[in-house]
Amino acid sequence: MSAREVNFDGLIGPSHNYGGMSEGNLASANNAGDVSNPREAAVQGLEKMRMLIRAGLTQGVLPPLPRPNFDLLAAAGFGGSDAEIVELAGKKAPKLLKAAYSASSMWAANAATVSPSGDTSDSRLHLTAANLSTMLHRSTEHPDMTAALVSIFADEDRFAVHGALPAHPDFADEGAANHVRLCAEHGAPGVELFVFGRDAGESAVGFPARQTRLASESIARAHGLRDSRTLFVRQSRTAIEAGAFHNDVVCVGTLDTLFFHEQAFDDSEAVLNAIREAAGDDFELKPVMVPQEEVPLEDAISSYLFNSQLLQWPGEDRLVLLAPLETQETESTRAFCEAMVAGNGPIGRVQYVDVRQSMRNGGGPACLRLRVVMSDDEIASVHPGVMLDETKIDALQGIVRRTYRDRLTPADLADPQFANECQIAREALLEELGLSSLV
Ligand code: SUG
Repeated sequence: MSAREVNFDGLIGPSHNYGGMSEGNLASANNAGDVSNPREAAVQGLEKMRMLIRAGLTQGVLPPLPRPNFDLLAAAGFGGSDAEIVELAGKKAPKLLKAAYSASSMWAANAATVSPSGDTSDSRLHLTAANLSTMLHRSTEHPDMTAALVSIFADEDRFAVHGALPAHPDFADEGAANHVRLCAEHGAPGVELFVFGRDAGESAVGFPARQTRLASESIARAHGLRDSRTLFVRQSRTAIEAGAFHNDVVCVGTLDTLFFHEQAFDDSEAVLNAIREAAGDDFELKPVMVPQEEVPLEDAISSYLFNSQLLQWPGEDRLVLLAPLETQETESTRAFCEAMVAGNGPIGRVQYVDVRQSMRNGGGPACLRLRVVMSDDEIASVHPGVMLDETKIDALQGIVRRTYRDRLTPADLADPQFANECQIAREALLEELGLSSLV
C-alpha cells in the first residue's frame, strides 16, 4: 500500500497565554505571567504549515477548542451569564480561570495516538484521544478533541476514533508525543514504539512522568497492533528530571531513522536492539544518537533540538530536520547539526522555523503537529475543510489578524469582553474549516 505522512497542526487559539501551569516543563515555568501575543503565535504556526505545503507535503489542521472552557468553570460551581462566570472566576479562582482559557490544544502531538491502517488488525486507521490527565488545564481537552476527531475522521469504514482512557493516574496518557513509528516506507507495516515514564501504581518522585505503561499497552490493544511489532520502552528519569516532560523533547523518529539523545532512555542499546528485532528483515534501523558530550541534555531541552519534525522532503535524498530557531541559536546544537549534515548519515539538512510564541510554553515544531500516515483513499475520506492549501492559510490568517489580540496579559483573562472575542474568533475559524457543527 502506498501512503504518506500527513501533518495535522493545532491551530493556535486566541487565548494563547503563559500560564506557568505545566510542572516539569521548564519553558512554561520560566515564562509564567509574561505577556503573550496570540495573533503572532497563530500566524507563526500557519507559516510553518505554509512552508510544508510549499515543499509539496500534505497538511491538515485541527481547530482550537472552545475557550474559556465554561464546562470546567460550571463544574467548579460558577453559574450565571457568561460574563458573570468569567468575572467571578477571575476574582475567586484566577488559577482555574487560567486553566479554562488554556490554548494548549495547539500542541496536537498530544491530541491522540495514531496507528495507520497498515499496522492494525482491522486495517482501519486508529486514533485514541489522549486523556492528558496529569495537568488540570490539559485534562479538559479530550471531550472536545474527541468530537473534533470524530468530525474529521468520520468515515467509520476507514477510521476508528477511540475516546480517552480513564482519567486516573494509572492511565495517564499524552498521545503521540510518547510514540514513534518506524518503517521501511510509510505504507509498509511499522514498528510502533511506545515510550512510558512510569508504571501504573508507581509512586511519584520529582517531575511528573505523564505517560504510564498501562496507558500505552491499552492503546496498543485497542488499535489491534501486532505484539511482535509493538515495543514498550521506558523514558529515563534523568531526562524527565532535566525537563523532558514528553519523550518527543529528546527523541524523534521517522521511516528507518531514530534521532535521539544519549540520555533519552535508560538503556539505549537495549532499545535499539529491540527495534532491530521487531523490524526483522523489513528495514535496517538507522540510529542517530546525540552524545551528552557534544550536546548536554540541558542544551537539548532548552533548544528543543529533538522537538523537530523529521521529514521526507520532496526532491531531497536524505531526511530534513525542521527545527526551531532556538536550535540554531544554541551553540552546541547548531554545531552538532552542522557536523551531522556534513556527514553521510540519514539526515541531510536542517531547516529552521520561527515558532517562538509556542516555544515559550514548551512547544516546538513537533509538538504542534499530529502525524497521520494515510493512503490516498484515506486522505480523500477526511473532512475536506481541514485539508490546507495556501488560499485556505491566507483565509485563516485573515481571520486571525481580524479577531485575535496581539497582546494578552494574565489580568485580561478576567475581562468578559475577552471571552466574547474568543468565541467570535473560533466561530469564524470553524466556519472557514466547514466545522460549524462543533460550535
Ligand atoms: O503540556 N505546555 C504544554 C507543552 C506541550 C508540548 N508538547 C509536546 N512536547 N509534544 C505541556 O506542558 C504550558 C501552558 C501554560 O503554562 O500556559 C503547556 O501546557
